Amino acid sequence: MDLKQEQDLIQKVRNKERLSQEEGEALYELDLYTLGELADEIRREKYGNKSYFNINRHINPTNVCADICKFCAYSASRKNPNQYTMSHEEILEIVRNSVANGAKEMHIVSAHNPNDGVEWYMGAFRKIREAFPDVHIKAMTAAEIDFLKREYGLSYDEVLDLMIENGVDSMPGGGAEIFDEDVREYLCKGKVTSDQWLEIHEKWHQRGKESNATMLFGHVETRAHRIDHMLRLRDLQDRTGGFNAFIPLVYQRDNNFLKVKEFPSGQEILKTYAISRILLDNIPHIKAYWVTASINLALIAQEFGADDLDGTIEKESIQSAAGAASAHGMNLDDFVAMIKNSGFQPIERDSLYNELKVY
Ligand code: V47
Repeated sequence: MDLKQEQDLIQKVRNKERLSQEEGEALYELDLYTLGELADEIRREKYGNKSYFNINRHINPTNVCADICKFCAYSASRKNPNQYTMSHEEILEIVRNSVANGAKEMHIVSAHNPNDGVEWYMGAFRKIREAFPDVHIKAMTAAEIDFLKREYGLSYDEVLDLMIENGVDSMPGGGAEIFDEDVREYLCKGKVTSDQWLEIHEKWHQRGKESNATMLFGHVETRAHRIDHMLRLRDLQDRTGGFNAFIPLVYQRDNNFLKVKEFPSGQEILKTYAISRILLDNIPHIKAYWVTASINLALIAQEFGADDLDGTIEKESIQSAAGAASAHGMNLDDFVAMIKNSGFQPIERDSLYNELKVY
C-alpha cells in the first residue's frame, strides 16, 4: 500500500464507509497506533470511557464429545482421559452457589454428549429456570445444536424451540472457529459447517432472540481468513440485527492435537481487535475475552476498540484445559480495580447489555 492508498483507507474509515475484503486485509498493513486510534475513535463515540463486564458463571457440564476438533484440549481423549458428565442435581448445585455469590448469568457450554439424550441438555435448563426464574441462561452453541440434530434426528427449528420452551434466554457465540471451508475442514471436520452455524443463528434471531459470535484465531488461519469470517458475520447481522457481541478468541496451545508453527504477537492480536471494531459496524460490542487474551492484553484492548471484558466467570474448563489462566475465574473487586486502574469506567451489565451498576 502506498501513502496515498493508506490515506484514502484512513479517510474511508473516518467517513464510516463500509470496507471490502481487500480493504479489511489492508487495515493490517497500517501501523498499530494508527489502527488503534481509528478503532478507539469508534469505540469512544459509542461508549465513551465505559467498559462492560458481567457477574457470570461458566458451566461446562460434560467433556464427553462425539466430535473431534484438533484445537480442543477440553474434550475427553487420549490427552485428557478424565471423562465427566454432571447430573442435573450437580448442575443445579453449581447454579445455587453461584447465584448466592451474585452471579446473574449462567453461561452453559457442553461437549457433544452422545450418551444421555436431548433431555439431559434440555432438562438441565428447565430445572434451572424453575428454581431460578431471574437468572439469565446463555446456553447451547450452534455446534451443540447441530450435534443434537445429527444425533437425535431433530430439525434446527425443533432444537431452537425446545431451548426456548425450557428457558434458554440467549446463545453463546462458540463453534464458529474460522468460517473458511478449507481451514474448517482441517480444524474440525464433521462439526457444524459455516453455513449451518450462520443458519442456526439466523433462525434464533428470527425468534426475536439474541446471540454472540466468536472467531478462534492465531493458529493456522491467515489474515484474509479472519476478514472473511468477520464479513460473513456482518452480512448476517445486516439481515437480522441479532448479534450483541463479537468475541475474537485467541488460540490457546496446550494439550491438543493442532500443530501450529507461529503464534500471533501481542500486536497482531491488538490489530485483530481493532479491525473487528472497524469492520463490524453493525455489531454493537467487541469483547476482549480476558480468558484467552490474558487480562493484561484485554485491558490494553480497551484502547484498541474493545468495550467489553466478559465476566467474573468463577470457573472455566474449556480454555483453561488448553493453558489459559481462567480455571478459577476473576475476583470481582480485583476486576473492577484493574478496569479502573487502566483508565476506564467499569460498568456491570446484564447479559443483553442493559447497564446495572456503575463502579
Ligand atoms: O467454540 C476451544 C473455543 C469456544 C480452544 O458468547 C478454544 O460470550 C482457545 O462459546 N483456545 C467455546 N479457544 C467457548 C464459547 C464462548 C467463550 C466466551 C464467551 C462466549 C460468549 C462464548 O471455545 C469454542 C472454541 O472456539 N476453544 N479450544 C483453545 N485451545
